[in-house]
Amino acid sequence: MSTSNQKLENWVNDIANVTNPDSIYWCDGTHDEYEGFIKEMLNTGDLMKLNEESFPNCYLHRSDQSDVARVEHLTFICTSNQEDAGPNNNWMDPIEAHNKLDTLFENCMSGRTMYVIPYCMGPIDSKLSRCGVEITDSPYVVANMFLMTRMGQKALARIEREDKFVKGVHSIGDLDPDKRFIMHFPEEETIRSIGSGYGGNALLGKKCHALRIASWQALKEDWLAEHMLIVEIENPQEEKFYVAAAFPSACGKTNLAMLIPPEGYDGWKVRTIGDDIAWLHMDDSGQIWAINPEAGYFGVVPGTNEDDNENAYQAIQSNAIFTNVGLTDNNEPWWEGKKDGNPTIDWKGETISADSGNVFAHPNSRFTVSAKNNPKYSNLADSPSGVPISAIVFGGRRSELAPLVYQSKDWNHGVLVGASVGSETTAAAAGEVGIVRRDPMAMKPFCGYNFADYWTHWLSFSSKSERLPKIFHVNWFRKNDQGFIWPGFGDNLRVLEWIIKRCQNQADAIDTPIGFLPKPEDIDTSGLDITKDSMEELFHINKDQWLEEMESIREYFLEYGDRMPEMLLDEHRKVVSKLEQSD
Ligand code: SAT
Ligand code: MN
Repeated sequence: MSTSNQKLENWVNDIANVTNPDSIYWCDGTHDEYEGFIKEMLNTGDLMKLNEESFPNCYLHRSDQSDVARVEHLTFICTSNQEDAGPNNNWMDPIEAHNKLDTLFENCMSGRTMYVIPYCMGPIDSKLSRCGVEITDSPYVVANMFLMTRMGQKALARIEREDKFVKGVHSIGDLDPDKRFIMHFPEEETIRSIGSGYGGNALLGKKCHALRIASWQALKEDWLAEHMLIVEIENPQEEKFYVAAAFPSACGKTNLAMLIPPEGYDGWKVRTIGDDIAWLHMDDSGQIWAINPEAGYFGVVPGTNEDDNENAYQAIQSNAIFTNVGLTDNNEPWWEGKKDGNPTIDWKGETISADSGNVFAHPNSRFTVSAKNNPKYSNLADSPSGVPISAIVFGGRRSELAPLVYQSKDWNHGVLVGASVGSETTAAAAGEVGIVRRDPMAMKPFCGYNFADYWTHWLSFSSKSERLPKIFHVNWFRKNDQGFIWPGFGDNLRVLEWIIKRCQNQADAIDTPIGFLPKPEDIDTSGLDITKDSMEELFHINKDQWLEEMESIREYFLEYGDRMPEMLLDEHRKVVSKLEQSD
């Protein structure tokens, strides 16, 4: 296979001239092709076959031990003007970056095959979708892209028709962390990644294209590319609502998207549209619609089990690639939080004992599956127009401070709520775990341009529509001395129920300085083992702590200098003054 598109053909040849592969292979995206890659990787040892009886067509991949998470410190936005990248990004001058990369990419594919992957982010026939081509020397990346995106012939046909695609070049290089870079050139709609074979560093359709480059395109074309799950919730009256929710990596987006209603919620149905990324567009009537640009999930494995999230657990019983999990004595994948099995080998391939303190699966170990593996997959994930969004939910991992749920006063205040998200860091990115950092809209690692411009863009929607989604903030992770106060998982539907009722003007709220809080009786806790005191704790607003938080947000905003939208600073001042006046 090759292409009739001259631009694509030339570009592929140019890259081949620099990287010098032994051969070039154009991916057609068929199932047979996928199977062929799997076979090849079983031969080379890139993959290991798992127990065929209990985990049919499932494989284990062990990544290099220095290459187990996204590397934010090595991720760059290379715009000609540094200010356009903003203080939220590492920046490098595009000329300097290209020079550096040209040297690193020189001959990097010699002795290897160069794979060309045409892909489409979003339903093939949706005008909201955008195409890209990833060139890579990693068959593991190809197999993951097969599960995660719509790739191959149909995508290529669209690219040939549109004559437009994001250009991504990836090589695992020699996996030397000192020669590892994930570089983005938004002005050229180009991505270059070298030295890592892992997840978001290497599957360029995901964070690099669908968030960093797409957020830039969205700014220019007046839409939003967001780090959000999309979930359908149907109530017993058979009314359907679509909620988009942004939480940082490894904070439960996949679980919320695949939620199972708790006992007593008869007649409620939850289906998944997406678990990680949403592209939001406004129609002529002012309604916001969302598509999920992806076609699969790259989810956190540890903690997945039949009690907490049966859907995710079912989704990974067959046709899944596991990365960096442990193994049991009968060759099943094993991870912390799995209920059955006798683990003997850890993610590094070492035989260890199951003594307490020993960890078998890497905390950022992942599963890759097609979205269609999900028992609650919604066909609307393939709908070209997407789904109409009623509510946008922001959230973070906060052991203190943030109440279980609150609603913003209006859109502009909601933008402040999103811009103020802080969250304890997780193993999804290299670096220290558990420290609170500012993660506006859960986009800190993913916004491809200056956050100040991004917030201005968000604020611009308020004057465009009377029908904007309501904006909320949730925190499932508040703790007291006995641990997490809220049970989370399926019980989060109790909170979503209030959110939906607010969207329908069917629930009251308490007006507080930080936003609207539910009346205690409006969150249904029937059948839950939670005391009235705990519920009060979950909604307690500590004035001093909040004033401190607002001050740290103010200082953070100051980093954005003159580009900072005055409207957002105004919203901030309003909250502070209301807090000061409160008792
Ligand atoms: O490695 S990924 O970026 O794909 C996963 C994540 O951090 O959300
Ligand atoms: Mn994510």
